[in-house]
Amino acid sequence: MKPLKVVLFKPSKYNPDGHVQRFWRGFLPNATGNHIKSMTPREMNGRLIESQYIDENVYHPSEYLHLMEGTPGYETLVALVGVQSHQFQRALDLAAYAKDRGCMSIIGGPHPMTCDTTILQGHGVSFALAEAEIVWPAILADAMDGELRPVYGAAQRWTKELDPPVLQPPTRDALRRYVLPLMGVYPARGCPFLCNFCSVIKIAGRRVRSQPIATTIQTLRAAKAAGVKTIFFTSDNLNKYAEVKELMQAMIDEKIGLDFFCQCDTQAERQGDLIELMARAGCFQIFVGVESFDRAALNGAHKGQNRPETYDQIVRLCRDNGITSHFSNIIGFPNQTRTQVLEHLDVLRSKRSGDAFELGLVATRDHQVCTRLGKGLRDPQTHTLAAARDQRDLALQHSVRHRLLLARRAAPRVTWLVLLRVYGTVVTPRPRRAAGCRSSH
Ligand code: B12
Ligand code: SF4
Repeated sequence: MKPLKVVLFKPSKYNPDGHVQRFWRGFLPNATGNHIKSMTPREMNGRLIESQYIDENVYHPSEYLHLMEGTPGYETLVALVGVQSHQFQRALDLAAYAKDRGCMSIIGGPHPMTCDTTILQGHGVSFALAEAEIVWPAILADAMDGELRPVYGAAQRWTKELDPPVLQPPTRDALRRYVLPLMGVYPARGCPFLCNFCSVIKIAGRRVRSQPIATTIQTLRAAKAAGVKTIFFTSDNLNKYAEVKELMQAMIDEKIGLDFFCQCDTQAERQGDLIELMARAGCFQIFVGVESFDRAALNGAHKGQNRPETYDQIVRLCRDNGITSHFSNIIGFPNQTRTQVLEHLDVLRSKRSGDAFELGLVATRDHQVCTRLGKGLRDPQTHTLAAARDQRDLALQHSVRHRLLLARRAAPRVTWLVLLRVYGTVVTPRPRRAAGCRSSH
């Protein structure tokens, strides 16, 4: 009856030269490891469980490789968590490494949830095809017995009702490894839309499901007590969460006092009262998936819910409430011409900012079309028109100038300029904060 050691591991990825990508400091912590660690009890069926979480992006191999060699007197489970497609090869190598050394290993997250892993199944490494809320207890129970099944969650990907536990805040040591020492919280998940380029609906479904508000509030209280200052609500469209106003009001009533940023869809343009409430609850930035200023491109991408004529209103609403709007753009939609790409960049320039990133996700409708046409994806994450690539360079040059300008104007916001580099954006100059809002960065 050995105790169980659980090593939750967020893999990095291989650079094109074959080296593992590593950073002396990460930008922001991943939410998944902490989420699943919080779901791991300290004891199960009378046996002890020890768990720890490692993010390979910011840990040195000398800090973790020994954990994958098992510990005498323990069963060891190595769980590769939150594995995205560009991290999948690295996850497989780490899982095989751990398995060869006597551990049990399993891979879960967006890639195995959305892509076919059949060919890899039954060779020693297990796969989780469902949310941890459905399969994690069974995985832990099997690991205690010393053997995992090849696949978990093939029958059902999502729980009907979400009731995850209160999250344990990350340790100070873990947070010190990131530029933005924040904590990810996932109050609701799922998205009603059907954008061709996005895999969210295959990961979380089209029905928006949410956890009890009390759970979110307790998580926020615990985070605050542990010294966390900033929260990232990782829900894809927080404004589509039916109880978002109740959550914001509860944060205000409880004087949670944590700054947060979140993601909303462009229909937030009609939710001025919500944006005002969000600002009072601590929101300082909203990420909006605007993607394009061209109606035809949006329709082609099945993102017809975005209406470019409303974007300025979103900026105004945010600005009036002391919130920065952070707009994502996609350049290089499958049917976009060079002229249209140039027009898009002109609009960005006219808005005095710009940065561009390339994105092409596997298991999305765009990916299926590319594959059918034999175009494939050169890189699992990107499929970019040559024109777009040229123009991205242009846009990046422009954005460097833009960043310098912003940096001169607002030195304390330098952190946020780093964020812009990580996730392509159009950002409006940071407004003066509305009365009653706290300033944090
Ligand atoms: C927050 C977020 C970010 C943040 C933080 C990323 C990070 N490192 O944590 C930022 C903004 C930095 C970011 C960047 C990127 N992201 Co991102 N991101 C998200 C987002 C919105 C939420 C992820 C999250 O934290 N969820 C909360 C946690 C608790 O849930 P979860 O990870 O899904 O885990 C659950 C299940 O998956 C499962 N599970 C996960 N692991 C395991 C393991 C086991 C063993 C088990 C049993 C279950 C299990 O159970 C968990 C609990 O229910 C998702 C969209 C989404 N809704 O999933 C996109 C998403 C994950 N991102 C995506 C992409 C592509 C990227 C970028 C590559 C974009 C780019 N081109 O730069 C970068 C990559 C950065 C990196 N190195 O990780 C894609 C991945 C698609 C894919 N198939 O790989 C997604 C799905 C978005 C999309 N539109 O499709 N991202
Ligand atoms: S891009 Fe945004 S709105 Fe579209 S399906 Fe994905 S999460 Fe939903």
